[in-house]
Amino acid sequence: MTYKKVLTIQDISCVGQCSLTVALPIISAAGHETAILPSAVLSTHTAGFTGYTFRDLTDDIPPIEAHWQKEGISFDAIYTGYLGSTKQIEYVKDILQKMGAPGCVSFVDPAMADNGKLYPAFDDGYVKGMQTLAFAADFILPNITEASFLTGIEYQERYDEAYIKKLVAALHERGAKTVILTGVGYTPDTNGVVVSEKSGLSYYKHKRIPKNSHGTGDVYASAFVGAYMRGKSAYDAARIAADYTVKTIENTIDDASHWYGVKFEPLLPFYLEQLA
Ligand code: PXL
Repeated sequence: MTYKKVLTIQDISCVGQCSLTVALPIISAAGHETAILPSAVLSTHTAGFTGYTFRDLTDDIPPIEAHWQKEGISFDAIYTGYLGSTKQIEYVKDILQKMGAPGCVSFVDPAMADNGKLYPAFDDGYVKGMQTLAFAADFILPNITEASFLTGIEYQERYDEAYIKKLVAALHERGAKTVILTGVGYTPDTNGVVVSEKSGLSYYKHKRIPKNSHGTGDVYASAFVGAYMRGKSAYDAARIAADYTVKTIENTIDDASHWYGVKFEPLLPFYLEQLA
């Protein structure tokens, strides 16, 4: 089995089952060494909790990178998610350019918006910065809202295949390489993922669970990175990540007290079976 060194850059939400508390266990379970660079530390995530603390770690990033360079450290993959500031995006771009081992694969989850709206911490400047990061990556994993912010195409809650194709084409025109567009469903009880590579576009359809779950974008992206770095094709990694994410939602849906995330941990054995 290949053993890769994956760096993931995103926040630590101490409580809330998103970002690093999801990426680290999932990518490690996939069998990879997982290094982390926390973009910020929050007491909880920002979707539903109020009064959370926020410690921006932007100024720590250049000295961390400098130390890694001095130690001769490099990574086989770099996966970025929720970042701490617009200025930090420039530092993260530098890491993408300089810290990759030969053949390094970069994955950018723009992690800035959902359901037509930016997350509370972000503004237009952040979106502009994220465009330059996303379009420099080998893979981007936006949802429809994020794709609309990245392209400037108006967000539509109701859409058809033509709208999705227009979004994906606009992402490529602006420089995106492989696009993994999540949360694309054409019927009331289905959802799915569009995989758009140089070789063409494919679609993996799966069941829609009628509940807005938090943190599932991070579960999905982490499972995708873990699977792709295990040698799966982009389509197979997209399918495996989707099947796993659906199961984590199903495992949580009946527990109203667990509104802030999904119980992804008990399903890790299922994820690993798909990677075999
Ligand atoms: O899951 C994305 C995410 C990550 N980190 C923080 C968030 C969110 C979404 O709201 O608030 C802090």
